[in-house]
Amino acid sequence: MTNLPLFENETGTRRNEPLGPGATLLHGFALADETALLDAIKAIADDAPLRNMVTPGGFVMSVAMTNCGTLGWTSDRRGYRYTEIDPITERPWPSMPACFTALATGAAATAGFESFIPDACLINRYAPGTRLTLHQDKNEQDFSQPIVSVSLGVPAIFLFGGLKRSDKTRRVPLVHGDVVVWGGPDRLRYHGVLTLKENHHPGLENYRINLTFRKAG
Ligand code: MD6
Ligand code: FE
Repeated sequence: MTNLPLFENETGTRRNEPLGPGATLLHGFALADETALLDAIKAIADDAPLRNMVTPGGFVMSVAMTNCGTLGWTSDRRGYRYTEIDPITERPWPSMPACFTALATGAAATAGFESFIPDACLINRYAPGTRLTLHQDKNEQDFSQPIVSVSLGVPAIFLFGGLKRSDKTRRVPLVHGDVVVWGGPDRLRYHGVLTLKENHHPGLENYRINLTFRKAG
């Protein structure tokens, strides 16, 4: 009996699923790099610790975050913004590992966005019971550049809405190794992550980690 690896179709290539005119789910695209990615994430979090940021409205975010790259996304009572310096360590964010850049550039190109070079990678860590409420990503300078989003660890349900907060949302299950690329007409769509269920992943215990790569500056 032949045993086709999960997520591969009859031609042996991984499935690329359109989610919109400018959005594609690349099933399993990050699987080949998982060990390098997980090692790099540990090294980054040793240098720039995962932390629960405060929103401008004064709420502590349930998702723990850190960054690598020239620019890092931060939030506090004064607002959301990108900074070159980690406000906790007061040093530059850890540099972007080569395996991160290669993955993001390769995923973007596969989805039709040539020469995407990220300068920022936000690392989100979800524990069971945490979620990310519906939001738009609009702190970047150039909305013509896509965002590349990598899911690792336990599965989650991604909510993909429209250009208005009140638009209907679609539930997109994301598993370890999935990569979503979105840009163009989908760049400013509302999105979020439903409350993470208790689950286990061999490399990440009960956590989900999401990497979002952007050209922020
Ligand atoms: C997450 N992702 O999947 C959160 N934003 O954990 C995001 O907020 C996100 O996946 C912009 C583009 C892609 C994303
Ligand atoms: Fe987002």
